[in-house]
Amino acid sequence: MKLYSFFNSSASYRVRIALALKGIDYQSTGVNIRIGQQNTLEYRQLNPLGLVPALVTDEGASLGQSLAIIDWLDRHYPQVPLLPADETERMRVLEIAYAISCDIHPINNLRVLRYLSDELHISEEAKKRWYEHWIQQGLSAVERLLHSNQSGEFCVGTSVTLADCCLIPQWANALRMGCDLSGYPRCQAVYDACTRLPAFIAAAPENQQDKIPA
Ligand SMILES: N[C@@H](CCC(=O)N[C@@H](CS)C(=O)NCC(=O)O)C(=O)O
Repeated sequence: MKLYSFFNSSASYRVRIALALKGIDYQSTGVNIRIGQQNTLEYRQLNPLGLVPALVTDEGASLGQSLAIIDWLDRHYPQVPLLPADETERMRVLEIAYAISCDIHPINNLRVLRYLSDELHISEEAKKRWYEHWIQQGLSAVERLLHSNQSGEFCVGTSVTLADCCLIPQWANALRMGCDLSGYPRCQAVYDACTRLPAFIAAAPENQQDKIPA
């Protein structure tokens, strides 16, 4: 199995966490999105969206969209399930995962931030405000979801799920962008619990072969 990813892409990070939790052996290929490698014809044959990650299975099928990849992994490698069998827990996991991956992440993606600068000529300061605004709005909703789930160590229930695979990378990105995250103690506690686990450490941006020194 081959994963095309970028070290500090949060969508790639979600999939790396899932692969590590399940103990799946895979080959990793770096796609440097800062210099546009996601837009080459060769890469777009794997993922026509021009976004990382993409997974190529042992049978040669290629798949984009981190959540679809994790769903596929969960069905083919059911050890350490990331989508709970219990219907209520599954619903709560998907609610958090979609809140992050559909409502927070896409508007702060690289191509959106570049469009703000390059086409709309927005200043660096205004772009930072944009980023922070959507992070604060999105994470305050996630914080409320975590409280109403009365979750323990993780986002939902007593084990790691897809929701944690989405929250930790988004949180790491917000930290990297210098956002004030002091208002989200439940999210912080989940981040602290997850980032102590070996799978999350193995999947972290700073531990990837394609890491570009700051
Ligand atoms: N919904 C997609 C989002 C993928 C995505 O936005 N990837 C980002 C990195 S986190 C990317 O490739 N950005 C390149 C760009 O914006 O040009 C998924 O979950 O896989």
